[in-house]
Amino acid sequence: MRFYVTTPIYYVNDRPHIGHAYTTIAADILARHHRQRGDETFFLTGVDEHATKVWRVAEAQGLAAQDYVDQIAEAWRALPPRLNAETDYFIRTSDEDHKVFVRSFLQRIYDNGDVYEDVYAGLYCVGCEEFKTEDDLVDGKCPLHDVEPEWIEEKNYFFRLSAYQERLLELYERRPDFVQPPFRFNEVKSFVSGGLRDFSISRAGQPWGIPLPWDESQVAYVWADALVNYLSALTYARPGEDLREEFWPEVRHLMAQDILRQHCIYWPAMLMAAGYSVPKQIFIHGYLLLDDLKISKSLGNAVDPLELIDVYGADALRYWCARAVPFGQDGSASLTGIADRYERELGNDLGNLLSRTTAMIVKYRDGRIPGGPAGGSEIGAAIAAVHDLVPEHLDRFDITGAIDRIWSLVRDLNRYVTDSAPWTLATDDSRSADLDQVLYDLADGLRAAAVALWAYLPETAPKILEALGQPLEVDWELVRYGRLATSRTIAAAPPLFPRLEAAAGAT
Ligand code: ME8
Repeated sequence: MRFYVTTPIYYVNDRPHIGHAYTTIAADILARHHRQRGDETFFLTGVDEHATKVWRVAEAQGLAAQDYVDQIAEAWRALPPRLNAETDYFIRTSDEDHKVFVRSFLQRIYDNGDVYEDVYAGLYCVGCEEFKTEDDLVDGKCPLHDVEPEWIEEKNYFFRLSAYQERLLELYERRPDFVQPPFRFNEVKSFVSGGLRDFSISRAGQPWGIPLPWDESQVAYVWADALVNYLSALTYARPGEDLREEFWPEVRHLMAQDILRQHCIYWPAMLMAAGYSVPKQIFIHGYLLLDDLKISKSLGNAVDPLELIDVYGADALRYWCARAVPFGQDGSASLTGIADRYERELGNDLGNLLSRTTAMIVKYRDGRIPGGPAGGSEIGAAIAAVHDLVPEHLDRFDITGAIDRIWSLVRDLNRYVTDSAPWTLATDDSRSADLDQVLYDLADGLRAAAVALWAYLPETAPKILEALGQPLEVDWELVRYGRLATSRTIAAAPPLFPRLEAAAGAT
């Protein structure tokens, strides 16, 4: 199977925040999981540089737009590694190869007869980088940005979106899982059924952007430039290769609902007009509403919630993102829960389990993992459930359901320690084989849990494998009972998630 996943390319008018981290983490979890399954995987992220709001920030700072984006793009490039996200390419829309591709893409639409010239007279919200109708406004203001849109009157080129209404509806009909979750898809369908207006794909009088190939006095409208990144990147991410053959249209776009229309309506129509296949799937997650002011106060110095990484580590942030709000549902989440989850779930459920297991193997068996797999073990059944069900959840983008499933294995293992009471078995020589079995099952269960957790906790999972003397391999087939490498001598593991005195104030 081929799996190509994207995040939106983020605007560089400001620095990254936790909302951007959220989508990037989700995409990384999916990409890592597919790599574990042996799928050919490509993970793209990057930045959107030709927006009017970006240009204005540069102006306000007295910088040439290119100099400004060159500087700030580096803060964005640093985001994925900071989150332990392993991307295959980081695209910037000011990349020369992207510009060349966008021009040829738009030329194809033009040649297809879907572009015409007209005067645009209406409202534009720079915050949204979107043209607005009166219906979009509340008390004359953009409800998202709480500002009055600007009046724009200029000669523009328009894309004949209205001509694609039937083809879009037919696409939605034919591909019932094109947009996920279904309640978002319904929004899209009813919007398109209500009729589509052509949209301007150019801006006159803005010197920042990609000049149109047929009229260099105008630049491409930022969305007509940005959406194309998902395709353009494939043509130059790996020099000498055209990854479109491999990965187009096997793409899954991830984003929040703020940019659903552009992705579910404009983008497929533009692709059809340019003669390309439409994406495989578009997944819309909710918008995190964060009480970040409270966070910064309670953490004292953490003005930027991303600084929580310095306190808790990237894996704890990833874990919180996966579990705080059911992925795909609309909801609000409080970052204060991160301290609680760090301590109770990562520290106690997982960290203590490893410490106790390794300590018992040291104490009762001199550090040698005993025995071999037994048939019918209850831990075997719990591992099998993870092996079979987690991919099903993740194939539905159910990032939260999948981690819940893995965590129930972690909880089963904790219960198994309590129920089997190895400390009691250790006092009775006649029960030595039982103790061997319990220690084996605990170590094997932890090993399998670590492999399954790798997509979520890529820094922690290898530490668990190492503490258990296991090879650092995370192939999904290793999420099976009885794959434990024994005959190694291990030591008691240090805490995976040490208690944080400094973080106590954040709860
Ligand atoms: O819209 N909760 O860029 P953008 C969840 N450049 N996700 C959030 C979030 C939050 N509070 N805040 C941001 C753009 N996001 C365009 C995209 S794509 C061809 C062009 C995430 O910087 C979420 O994925 O405004 C959202 O859709 C995206 O950042 C918006 O990023």
